[in-house]
Amino acid sequence: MRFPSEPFKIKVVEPIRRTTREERERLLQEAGYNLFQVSAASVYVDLLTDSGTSAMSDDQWAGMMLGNESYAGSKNYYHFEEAVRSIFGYRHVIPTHQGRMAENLLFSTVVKAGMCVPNNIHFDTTRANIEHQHAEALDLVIKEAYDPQCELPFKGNMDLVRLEDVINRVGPARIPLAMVTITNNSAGGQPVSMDNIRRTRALLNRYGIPLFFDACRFAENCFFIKEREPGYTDTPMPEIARELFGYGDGCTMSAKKDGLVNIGGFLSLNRDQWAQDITNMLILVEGFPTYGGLAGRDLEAMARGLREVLDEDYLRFRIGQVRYLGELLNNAGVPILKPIGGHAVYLNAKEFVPHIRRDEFPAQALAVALYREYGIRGVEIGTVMFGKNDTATGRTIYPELEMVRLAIPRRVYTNMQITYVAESIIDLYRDRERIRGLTLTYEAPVLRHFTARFQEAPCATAR
Ligand code: P70
Repeated sequence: MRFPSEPFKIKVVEPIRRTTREERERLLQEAGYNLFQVSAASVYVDLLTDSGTSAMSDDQWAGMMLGNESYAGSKNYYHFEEAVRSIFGYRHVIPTHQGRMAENLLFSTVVKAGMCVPNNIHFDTTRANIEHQHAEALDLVIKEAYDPQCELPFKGNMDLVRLEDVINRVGPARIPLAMVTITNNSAGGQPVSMDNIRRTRALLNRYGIPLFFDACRFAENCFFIKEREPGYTDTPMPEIARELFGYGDGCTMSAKKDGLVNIGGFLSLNRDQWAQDITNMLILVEGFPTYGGLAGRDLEAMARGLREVLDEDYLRFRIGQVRYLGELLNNAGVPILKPIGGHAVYLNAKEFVPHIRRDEFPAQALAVALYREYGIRGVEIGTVMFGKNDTATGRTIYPELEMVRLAIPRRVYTNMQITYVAESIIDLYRDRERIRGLTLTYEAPVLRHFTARFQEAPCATAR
């Protein structure tokens, strides 16, 4: 089957409510046309993020009841440690409440002012945590990653020529580690090939630079390797993961993605000295090393989720469901980023609403229209999130991509709901000329997308 049906049946349901267009119009006005400010109860299909939004399995819920809430040495920590070691293979396992805390602990320990950390593309929290240390976060993905039309099987790959140039330019002493984000969220959930990881490792070895993974969506990346990379068709998923992580020295993880939990993360690594320093910091800011800001039951759910996520039937359905949405849209001529990624479909706003000028936030306008007309919430990944004001000229520096991301929560929506999303977007595309641009009325100095407020520009056709 090209699009496998759900490999689970539903045991618990959460009702979702349809609102009227009038209600949504009012809610949008109150929210300043910012979808982060709309209450989730007024959203019909919520594709804001795949992070922390998974449905847990009965086995995970059963595990929650076996939570042991001792301050030190909970058995759930040992289950979790064993699961992480068996999948990722690193010696030290440090739990955190979510991914960005793992990043913060790692970078505050090993990154010093004036250093730099290369990555394929840093997610915004990794970038922010590196910059917080007055260091530089460099994006060195292959250039094709920025072309929404270019179809490559591993569009998240690191550009090894640029990586070597950077090492030679800044010197290995100023690069405490390099990272690879699997899958590459910021440019479409695109995977990195095993071959590219192997070569990245070989290159870094020549300069003695450690390699860490941002492993949030590791299982999805491993599934793409199995599907697309020669030599892996018959390799079991856990073996693919072991080989991949074997090329690294450690990883940061937001288990809110491929840990199939609603909260949780970790840091896992081999270096004893780094682990010791990080653990000392963990105790200061997060909690004792056998719970790291989580309850025992959360650790148990994470231990079980990490094993479940490597199940091939699950992954085939998961990647298939995202692809199903993407292909329905693509076949109807809706402009999307290609190839279709692991966790989300990205609408290309530059082509969807070409009549909206860049300074009127085309992707934000598209996301707002999708909510207003159909109650579907995506997230803008474009000028609102990544645009910068050049203080010297007063001009806006626009990011390359202007997208609306439709992130699919894991095991949450049925294929019929996904069909509803596709049909809604296809309808909206037919009516696209009616979508109006936005003007910014408030922005915070950092991470403005969460709290920015907008007004609607006059009707495009009336200009
Ligand atoms: C997402 C969320 C989180 C993330 C990530 C990668 C590759 C680290 C983290 C941080 C964030 C988000 C974006 C828009 C709306 C809501 C949420 N990604 N590395 O959806 O992990 O959140 O656990 O601290 O993608 O992509 P954490």
